[in-house]
Amino acid sequence: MNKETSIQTTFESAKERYAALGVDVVQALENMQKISLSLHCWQADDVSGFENQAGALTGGIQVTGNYPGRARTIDEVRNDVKEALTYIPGNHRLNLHEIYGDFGGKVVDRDEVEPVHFQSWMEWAQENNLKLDFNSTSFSHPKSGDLTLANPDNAIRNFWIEHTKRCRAISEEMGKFQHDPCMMNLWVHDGSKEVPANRLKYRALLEQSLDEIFSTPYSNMKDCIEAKLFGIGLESYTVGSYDFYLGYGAKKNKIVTLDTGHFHLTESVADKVSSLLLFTPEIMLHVSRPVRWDSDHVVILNDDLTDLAREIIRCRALDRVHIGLDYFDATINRIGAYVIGCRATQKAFMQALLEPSALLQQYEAEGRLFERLGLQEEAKSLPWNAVWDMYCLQNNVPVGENYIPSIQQYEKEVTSKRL
Ligand code: RNT
Ligand code: ZN
Repeated sequence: MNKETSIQTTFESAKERYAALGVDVVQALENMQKISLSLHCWQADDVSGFENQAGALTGGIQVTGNYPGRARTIDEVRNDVKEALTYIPGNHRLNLHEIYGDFGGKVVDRDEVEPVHFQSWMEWAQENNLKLDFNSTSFSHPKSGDLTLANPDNAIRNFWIEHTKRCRAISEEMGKFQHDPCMMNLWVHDGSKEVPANRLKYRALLEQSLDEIFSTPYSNMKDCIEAKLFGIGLESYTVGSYDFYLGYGAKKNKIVTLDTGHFHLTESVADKVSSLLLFTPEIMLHVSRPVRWDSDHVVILNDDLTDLAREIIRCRALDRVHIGLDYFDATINRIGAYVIGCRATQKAFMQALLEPSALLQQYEAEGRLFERLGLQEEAKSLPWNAVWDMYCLQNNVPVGENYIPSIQQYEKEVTSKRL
């Protein structure tokens, strides 16, 4: 039996197994096809970007490792993303940071950036059937310091307000160009290493800055606001904490970004989904993997991830949840890092789409708690993998570990030659 036939055969028997539990695998495959991931451009080059002024990565985030082959130019980022996409089934998006603009060799400061600096990205994305998302960039800049949008110094605060307003205008142009809303994420690192004497002051400033930034209404972009727990060197206080942004988002109808690395390690991000869906318009995800801290490890298929995907599917919220990725590992092949993290995320959704949820919910409604727990346990080992293989086959991407040699080949021919 050749490989393709064996995938077909295994799929057929999985289909029957699932049908017995009331799960339609064909429907699950159709739904899977509609799930787009927003790939974070910054995995390709360790969050360096293409501003024409050298500067270190700041803002309390850190990339570790020096594996050879980092993308050094816009073309290299584009080629690497294209390469990664050949191993990731489905249609996807690319999430750009402002520092990845096409500045044509010029120094364009953050308060000068314009849509024209992203024209080539928009065209390239269109040629490659990708939609773009966007992020303002407040880190890695001489004016970053510990405080940007929450800075009591008006000159600095206004500089970052201007930057962020311009980023929204760029996002609007991207959304128009691609006939699909551009998700713009706003994350600022503002915080302090030591315990502040006045926590309220900076939060009030951040609120004022956001109000000013969001005062221009747009229809082709959507604003997302991302909280975090702490940054390196900013351990005692984060101005934009989860409470802050949850409150802001609920009151002012903004999308809250849940970065799965930005919570206490025993806190369940999955549990937040149903609450956010009730009180905020949509949800933006930054799928990441914290190891002991917000370490941005490559996403793998673990319980945190499957719980999250399951919650979204159980809430029937695929049309209200945007799935971005956010991790940066410089210790392994970076294209491999994209592929592993994206496929892990997709596998989590595949499993979630195949959950016998109608039966589980029926058990629950009837108070049959033994039956609910029993089926939840058995559902873990249902043959979801056979459906996933079929999904890869239908999308013409390598099945199983077959992407490994191809990425090795790209490394040999392309990335290893970048010295
Ligand atoms: C930082 C946030 C933020 C960044 C990117 C680069 O902790 O997660 O989303 O990772 O903007
Ligand atoms: Zn993030």
